[in-house]
Amino acid sequence: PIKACLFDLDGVLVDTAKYHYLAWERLAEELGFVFTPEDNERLKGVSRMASLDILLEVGGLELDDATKSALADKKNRWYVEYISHMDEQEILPGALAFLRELRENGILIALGSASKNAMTILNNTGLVPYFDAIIDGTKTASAKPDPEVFLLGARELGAQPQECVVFEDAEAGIEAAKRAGMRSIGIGSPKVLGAADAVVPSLQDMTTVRLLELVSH
Ligand code: B16
Ligand code: MG
Repeated sequence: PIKACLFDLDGVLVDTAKYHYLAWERLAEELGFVFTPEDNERLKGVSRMASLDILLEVGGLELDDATKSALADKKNRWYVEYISHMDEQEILPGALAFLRELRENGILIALGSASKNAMTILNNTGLVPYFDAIIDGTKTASAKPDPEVFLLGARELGAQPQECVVFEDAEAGIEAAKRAGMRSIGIGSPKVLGAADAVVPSLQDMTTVRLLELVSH
């Protein structure tokens, strides 16, 4: 039986990757190098400091911890300004209908995001009331692929890992679900998310019945 669904935020319910990119690219420009949309793919699902390390690697820069922390803060201030303009229009296609349907069918819903800005995004898009538990980057010590974020979500919902299904767009997130002992559905390309139990292009047309079909084999 499926008791709970755990959702990643960026790339599954909303597309904040474009705002992360705008901010990282702006930082790279200030530092004097180009950061491309392809480079940005490597940042999906990765924590803020780990993202900065990847960015600096692309730019061939080695900086001390204090400088890095100041750069991460600067990037975050820009990012927070970008997401302050978000509204419900930015919820990805199919997401709202699916969340409503899960609720009607008595399936519990949790957020499992690496972002420390998740509450701002949920508030601006009106998504808060759909969640029975919200676990984000302010509540976790270890980033995905560590299973912590999903295990905390299951615990708060009172669900066992084998009763949970994770929806994720990042490879590290699918690995985190596996390590948590949960089933997972990848949102995106099977090439990247092949380790998931099933992969779909988006939440468009996702239903509880379809979910059961996808994870029961
Ligand atoms: P912040 P998710 C992740 O969100 C993003 O995919 C990733 O690109 C970002 O670096 C990370 O959150 C941290 O975000 O800087 O806001 O704390 O996919 O786990 O919902
Ligand atoms: Mg994601």
